[in-house]
Amino acid sequence: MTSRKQLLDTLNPHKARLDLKPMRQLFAEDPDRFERFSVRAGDLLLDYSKNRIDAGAMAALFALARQAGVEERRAAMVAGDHINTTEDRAVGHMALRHQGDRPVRIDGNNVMAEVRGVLARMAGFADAIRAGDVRGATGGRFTDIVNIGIGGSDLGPAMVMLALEPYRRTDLRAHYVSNVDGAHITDTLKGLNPATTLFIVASKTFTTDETMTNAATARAWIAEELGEGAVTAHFAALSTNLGACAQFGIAADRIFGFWDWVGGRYSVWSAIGLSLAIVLGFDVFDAVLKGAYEMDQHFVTAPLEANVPVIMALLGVWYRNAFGFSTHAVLPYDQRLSRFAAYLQQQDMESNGKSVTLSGAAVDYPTGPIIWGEPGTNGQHAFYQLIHQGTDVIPVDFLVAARPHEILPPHHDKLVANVLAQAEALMRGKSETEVVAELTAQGLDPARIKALVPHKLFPGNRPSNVLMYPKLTPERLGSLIALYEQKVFVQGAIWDINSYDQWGVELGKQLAKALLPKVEGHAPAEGHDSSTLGLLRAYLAQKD
Ligand code: G6Q
Repeated sequence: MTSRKQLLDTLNPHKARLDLKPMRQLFAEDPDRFERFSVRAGDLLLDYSKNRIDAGAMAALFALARQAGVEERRAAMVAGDHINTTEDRAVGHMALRHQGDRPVRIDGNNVMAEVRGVLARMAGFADAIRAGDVRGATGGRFTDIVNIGIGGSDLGPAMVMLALEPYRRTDLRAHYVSNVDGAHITDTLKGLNPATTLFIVASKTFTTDETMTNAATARAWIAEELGEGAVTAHFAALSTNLGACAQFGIAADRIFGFWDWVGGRYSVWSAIGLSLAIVLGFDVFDAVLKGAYEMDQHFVTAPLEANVPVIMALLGVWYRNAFGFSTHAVLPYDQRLSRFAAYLQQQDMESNGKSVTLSGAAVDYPTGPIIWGEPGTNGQHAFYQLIHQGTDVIPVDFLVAARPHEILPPHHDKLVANVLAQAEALMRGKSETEVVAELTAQGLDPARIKALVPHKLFPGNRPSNVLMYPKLTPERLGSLIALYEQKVFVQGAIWDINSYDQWGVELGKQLAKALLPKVEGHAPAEGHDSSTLGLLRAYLAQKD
C-alpha cells in the first residue's frame, strides 16, 4: 500500500518544475491564467491563479486527494459514521444547518427533529427578549447580553457578532467574557445595569473552569445587586449537561441543548449561537445557517476540480508538504472580519495540529500550519514587510466584499485597490531592472542606486488566494465559515489525522488543577521542576 508520505512525495517533481518558473512568467505565458485558475461557489469567487501552480501540479493535487480517500471520508462524515475515532463520535455539525426534508442520520436516528426543536426554542426565546416579553427580575427590558464561554463556546459567536454589526438592533448589545483573568469580567460588567443584563452561560460540558468561574462571579453580581431570587430571570444556559445547569439555578426552559456529535469549535451553528439570535434576530442567525448549508452542498456535490474548499485545502497541502511553508495568513479586507483569523486559529490549529495518524503512528510529514492574520489595510502598516521581503514565504488568503454596507466613497474603492495591489505585488515583486529604473528616474546617483538596490528588491513569487463575495451578509458569512471548516476537513483527510479531537489541551488543564492549591498557598510548594518551583515561590513571595 502506498503510504501518505509516498503520496505527498508525488508532489515533489511538480514543485521542482515550478521552482524554475516564477509566477510572473506563468502569467506572461498564459493570458487565460485567471480563467483557468479561478472557481465559484454560488456568488463567492476564489481566484487562485496567483499560486505557484500549473495544470500539472493541480492534476497531481487532485489525484492525491482521490488516492488519500477524501471523497470516501467526506461520504463517511455525511453518513454520520464515527469518524472522530478517538472520542468514538460522529462529526455532525452539518446537520445543524441542514435545510430541506432529507433526513440526517447519526447513530441510526434522524436528528433533524431535535435540531429544529432547539432552533425553534431559540427563536421563541430570542423573539420574546426582543419584544420585551421576557424581562429582568425587576421588569426591565434586556439591553445587554453577556455570553460567558471559552474556546468553541466563545470564538464563533464573538466573531460573527462583530462581522454582522450592521444587522444588530441598536438597543441590544452583546458582550463575550471568556478569560479566567478577572480583568475580563470586571471590564465587561463595568457600566452594565444588572436589571437589564442577561447572562448566557455557554458550555457544552458545564464544567470548564474558566466559564464556571466567570459564571459564578456573574451570578454573585446579580445576587448582590438584585437579590438571590433574581438569578433565574437573568441567566440562560447552552449546554449538554442539563443537571449541572439546574444545579446552578437555571430554569429548565432557559437551557438550550446540543449533542456530543457537535465539536466545540464547530458549534456556532448550534444553541451556542443564542446570543446572535437575540441581538441580531433569529432570521439573521437562520440566514447564517442557510449560507453554510449552501457551502456544504457545494462541498459534497461539486467535482474536486471545481470544489472551492477542496482547492483551498490542496493548495495548503502543496505549500505545507511540498514547499515546507509553516504558516498561513488570513487577511480580510473587511474590518468586520477582525476576529476571523482568531476564529480560524482554533478551527484549523485545534483540528489539524496533530502528529499521529488515525491509527496512532507518528506522521512523517508536516501537518497543520500556523494560522494567523489581521484585517488589511492595518496589516500593511505592520507585518506585511515580512510577507514581502522576509526570509519565510507565507501563503495568504485575502478576503474582500465587492459591496460595502456603508455608502461612504471613496473608502471601499480604496480598500479594494489595496487588496488587489497587495496580491499583485506579492506575485510579481520588483526586479533589479525595475528598481534601478525607478531610482534613476528619481535622479539618484549611481553609487546611491547601487547601495539601495538590494534593499528595494521584492522577490515576488509569493502566493495568495483572493476570495471575493458580493457583500458580507449573514448568508455569505455562513458560507465563508463553512468553507474553512470543510477545507480543514479535507486537509485532515489527506494527512490521515483526526481533526475532531483535541487531546493536546488536556495536559495544561491537569497541571493547572494540581498547581492551584499550591498557588493558593494551601499545599506545599513541592513536586515540580526547579523552574516551576522557582516561579511558584516568586509568586507566593509577592502575592497580596
Ligand atoms: C473546541 C474545544 C474547546 C471547547 C472549550 C469550551 O473544539 O473542545 O475549545 O469549546 O474548551 O468547552 P465547553 O463548551 O465544554 O465549556
